[in-house]
Amino acid sequence: MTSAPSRPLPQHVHTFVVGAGFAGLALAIKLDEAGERNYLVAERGDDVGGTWRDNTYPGAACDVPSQLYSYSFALNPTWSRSFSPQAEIQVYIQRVARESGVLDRFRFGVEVEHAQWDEEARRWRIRTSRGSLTADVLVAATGALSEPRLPDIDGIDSFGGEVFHSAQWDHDADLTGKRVAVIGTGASAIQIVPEIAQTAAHLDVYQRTAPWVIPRHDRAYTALERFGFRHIPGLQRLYRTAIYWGRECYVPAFAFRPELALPARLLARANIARGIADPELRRRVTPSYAIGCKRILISNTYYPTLAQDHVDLVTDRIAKVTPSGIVTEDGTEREVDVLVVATGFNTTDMPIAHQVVGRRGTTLAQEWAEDGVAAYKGATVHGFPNLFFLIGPNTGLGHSSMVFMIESQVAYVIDALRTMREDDLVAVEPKRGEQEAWNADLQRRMRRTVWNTGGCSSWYLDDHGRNVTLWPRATFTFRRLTRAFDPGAYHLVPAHEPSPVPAELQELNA
Ligand code: N01
Repeated sequence: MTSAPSRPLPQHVHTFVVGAGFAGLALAIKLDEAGERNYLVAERGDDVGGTWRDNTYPGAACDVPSQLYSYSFALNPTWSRSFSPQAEIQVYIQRVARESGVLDRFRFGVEVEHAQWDEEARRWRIRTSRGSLTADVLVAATGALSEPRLPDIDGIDSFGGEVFHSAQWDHDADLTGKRVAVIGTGASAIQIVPEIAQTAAHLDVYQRTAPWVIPRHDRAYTALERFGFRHIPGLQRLYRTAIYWGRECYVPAFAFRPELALPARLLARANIARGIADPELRRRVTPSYAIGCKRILISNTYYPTLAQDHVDLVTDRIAKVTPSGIVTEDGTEREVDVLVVATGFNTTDMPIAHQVVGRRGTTLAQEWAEDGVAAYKGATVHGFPNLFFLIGPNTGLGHSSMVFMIESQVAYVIDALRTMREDDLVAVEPKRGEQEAWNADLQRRMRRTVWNTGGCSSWYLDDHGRNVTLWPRATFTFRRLTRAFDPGAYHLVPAHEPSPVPAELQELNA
């Protein structure tokens, strides 16, 4: 699948893309289509796919229907089910990569270590695990869910059995007949728990906060549907459109009228009642915050699994991990052979932000630590010329397909590159005022959302309680706002201009 990892990097490339997941691949394909063939995609893993390559845990599947969770320019008539399992999504991404003919521009096993903007040369100086190069434009397509977050639990390093994160599943570990513990009850855990309960002798599920879980309307497509997807023009687009608008109906409930989520809340409560008979266990799995505040999860099997005799839901806080088990704050020690850590990802502290150094000589992480995570249109950042994000700050979704957001951002980047080429610009950088206005508007809208008012803490919020991950409006609004690059919001530096630094920037540099 991969290109030869030993192929040397060029000394210079126009556009350097970091990450070969859904986003990096989409950009590569659209760069090719736009005739911008001087680019390179660096991927630290050994294949395309990003999170879908990495998350191979038992039960891994998408909770957005596949018809929508796929590229608009590469529909897949062979989806076997309405919600595809991970392996099928990964095969889809690999196939699109292969058939689009872009893989010769991908370098696998290349990890970006450092990228510094050179204001004089007006280009990025990039150091990777396989050598250095320069680039006119740097695109971070590293995703929000790529760095597993390990819990800071006393003694976890001393655990004597097997221990692994959900995103780094150890397929050599045989759970058959073992005592297994899963820490976490998020989207990953509720897919894992029903699967491993089938083979484990005993399973402890450590819940810190109960999730809201609604039924999963998953089914295999019929032969007739699959025939139709292949042969009836427009049928797949019709499915896709129906799913898109169905999902968009959630937006008002998330964005400004949480009470509209009552039907989802009733569905979730019915899901509990259907899956669990014991009133005490029902009580312990019922969340105390507004539905939607954390990601709404979907499963038909999670609650029935918790109700099984060999499965225990542990809601006492974990005090420490010992070499042979887990001790909760009430003093109980539960013996464990295998510990599965399903505690999520570093989302608000993007690792790439620590590696990128902008015009002022500081890393993005340092600037964000001071001013808070912020970008202009989720794509560009003041102080960091010619740096673009795909899935940047405030572009995540709680209700629909990230692929839709990725395609919106890709269109924005492609149009920015076209503008730079046609107008002979060597650097573009969002004006501070534009970025501040964009984020002030976002945060004003956030005040009414269920994520901020719903009474929960979640990975959507940073340490200061600011929601820097989600998009608080309709996805079609985001698409409209990112349809075309907006040069008026940017400092534009023409080629061959002796003093490229605008007055405002000179002041900042002083
Ligand atoms: O991670 P999470 P995830 N002690 O952060 C708990 C996407 N995704 O990997 O809620 C004990 O949601 C934590 O508890 P609390 C999707 O966007 C998509 O499951 O913080 N527990 C929580 O229960 C999702 O949102 C699919 O109190 C600790 C859990 O660990 C995102 O990935 C499938 C703890 C973490 O849940 C992340 O999901 C899977 C501690 N010290 C994932 N620290 C699709 O289907 C954390 N927890 C597309």
